Amino acid sequence: MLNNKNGIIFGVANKRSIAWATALALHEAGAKLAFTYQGDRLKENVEELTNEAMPGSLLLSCDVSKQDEVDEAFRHIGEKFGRLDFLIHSIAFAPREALGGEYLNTSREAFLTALEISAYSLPQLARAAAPLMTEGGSIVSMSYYGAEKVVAGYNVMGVAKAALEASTRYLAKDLGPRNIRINAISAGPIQTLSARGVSDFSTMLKHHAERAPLGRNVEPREVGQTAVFLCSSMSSGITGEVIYVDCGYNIMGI
Ligand code: NAP
Ligand code: 1JT
Repeated sequence: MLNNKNGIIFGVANKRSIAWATALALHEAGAKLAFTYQGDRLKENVEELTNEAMPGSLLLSCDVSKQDEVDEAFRHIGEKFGRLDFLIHSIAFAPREALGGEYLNTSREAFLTALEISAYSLPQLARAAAPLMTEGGSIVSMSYYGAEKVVAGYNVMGVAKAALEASTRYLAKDLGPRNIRINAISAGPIQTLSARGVSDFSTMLKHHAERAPLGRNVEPREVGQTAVFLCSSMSSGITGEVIYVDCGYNIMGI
């Protein structure tokens, strides 16, 4: 489905990352992939994963809070790939103390950091990618239900995801004339590095599975397969959307 397509994936930290499940699905669909990692600490992880599953993948260092690293990563991509067809944004960060307790107490610093890394990075990366998407393209980011409804403790990340989803709509308008589509996947809760250390995450997983129409939690692979669909021409009429991959959790009332 994605033969002869080139893509770049932001946000692989380890094998549990949603970005890694997405990479495996995109690779299976025939895409050629590049990966970015944040700093040397994560380089080894990504190297180990890609060496085994897709040797020869292009690996680039990129912390989105550093514009020169973003510029350098896309310069490299332009050199090595020429054309870019899709970009996966699977990045989020907020200081730990901001997840939990009351949103009321969010510090200016935590707010700005969470919004910068988790939301501003979308227009930032879209702007850098667009010139390489010469035959149209697809951009996919990862959101969560806390963007639209209150999830106790998700706090400033919910506000950042609301900005990410709104950015998806505004960017869809700007990029549409170049046939670049941009959509967000709103994934159900998944036990990843980000989720680790979030108190009561297992309670949340249990609650989610019980309440969701499918009676279970979403598999990372299912998020990956939806990304394949959004990167392929099968979704050519879809842009600016938030697609729920949450076993139906979000549709429930009482
Ligand atoms: P993850 O494996 O921890 O992935 C988060 C990634 O963001 C990591 O690779 C992390 O790198 C990267 N990142 C953080 N700050 C960065 C920066 N300044 N520059 C570049 N990369 C940076 O966790 P995940 O659950 O797969 O999260 C991926 C996405 O899915 C996030 O947007 C998250 O909000 C979303 N999501 C997760 C869930 C869930 O329940 N897990 C549900 C819905 C949506 P470092 O490790 O170096 O910080
Ligand atoms: C970050 C973290 C982004 C955890 C995240 C995230 N996106 C989803 N999760 C999982 C999650 C889900 C719920 C929750 C808390 C975390 C950790 C810090 C970096 C950014 O509720 C309290 C529902």
